Amino acid sequence: MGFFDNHGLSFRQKKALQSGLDSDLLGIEKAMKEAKIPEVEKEKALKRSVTYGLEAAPSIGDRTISTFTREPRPAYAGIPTFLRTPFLEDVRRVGEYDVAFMGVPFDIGTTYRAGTRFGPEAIRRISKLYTSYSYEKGVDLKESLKMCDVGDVFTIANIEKSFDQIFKAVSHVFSQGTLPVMLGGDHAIGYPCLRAIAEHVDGKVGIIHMDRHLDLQEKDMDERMHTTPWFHATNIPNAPASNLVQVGIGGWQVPRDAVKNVRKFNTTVMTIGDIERLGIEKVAEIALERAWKGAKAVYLSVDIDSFDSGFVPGTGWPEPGGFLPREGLKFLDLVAREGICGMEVVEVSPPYDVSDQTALLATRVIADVLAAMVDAGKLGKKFA
Ligand SMILES: [Mn+2]
Repeated sequence: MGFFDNHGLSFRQKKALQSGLDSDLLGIEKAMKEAKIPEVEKEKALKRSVTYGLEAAPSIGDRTISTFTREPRPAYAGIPTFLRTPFLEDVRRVGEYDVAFMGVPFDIGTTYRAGTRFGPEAIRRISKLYTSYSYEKGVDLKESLKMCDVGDVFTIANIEKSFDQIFKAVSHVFSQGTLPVMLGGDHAIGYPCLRAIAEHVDGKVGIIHMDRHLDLQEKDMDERMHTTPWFHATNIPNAPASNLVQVGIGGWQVPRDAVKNVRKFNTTVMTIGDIERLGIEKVAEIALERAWKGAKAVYLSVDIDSFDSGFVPGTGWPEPGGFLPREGLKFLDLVAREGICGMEVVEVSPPYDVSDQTALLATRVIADVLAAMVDAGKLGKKFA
């Protein structure tokens, strides 16, 4: 007993009490912050589930469990909407929500591997793993935001007609004051998405674009493929190329025709080398400065292939040496804190994915961006 008293217990207790180390740990700070987050929506969901899904069998001790799964439990059950948000059948009511998730199942703009038409489905399915709470962000999305899943855009086997459908869908959501979040889909959708938003913004729209590729050609194989969105988007009068910031570009898949347009249009390009040289904070600062210069709003386009190909096997043009996940997520946190007017995550191709890794990272990108915006007070006004 003497040894224990003198060394074991007292050593740990004294160290913990004297050093004040715990107060310096984010891990402890965030645990304290959790106490301040309400659980009102969670309580409501539990009550609803027992009402609509019936009380559980008598042998089940936990009486918050229902007979039919209704609230987001267990993770392996239930109909997958994105982050288990309610499916909004009547999209005319989208204005009642802060955020609307929208699938864009489209892959006819791809120039190598296809499969991104199954991107929204895969992202929704793996998003069932997530609770609405992030320890590190100290945010519970469902307690702070009214979110819904409006389902998929009805895309057509024709690029230009699909652009018209996507344009109309995004335009509808954005015009109702709701943040549109697009689950792609190949990167060709960037053009109609941006066009839809630019139409409703009274001023300039900047673009922050994470990618290994420039996507700046006018045409590819005679069509407006996924290699072309920013050529056309920056032709929109209030979305000038001077406010296009492209981050993570590099490797051996960037066509020289696109590079010529960097010089011609004067876009801002930052490579992984710039990130190594300047650090992610400085790169985010430059991105924000250029994208927001004289702009009313900034759109965020995340190509999942901007991450190192080792982390994203399920994509059409994988390229080694891109963002590491932590680095990319840090960049997204920093830019999202200034607020965005809409976002897309594109190029998730489930047929090439391994263990849903690529779809999971896409889910993480979206959840983190929303949490950063909530934390920074940039989103979440529609809650009563
Ligand atoms: Mn790309």
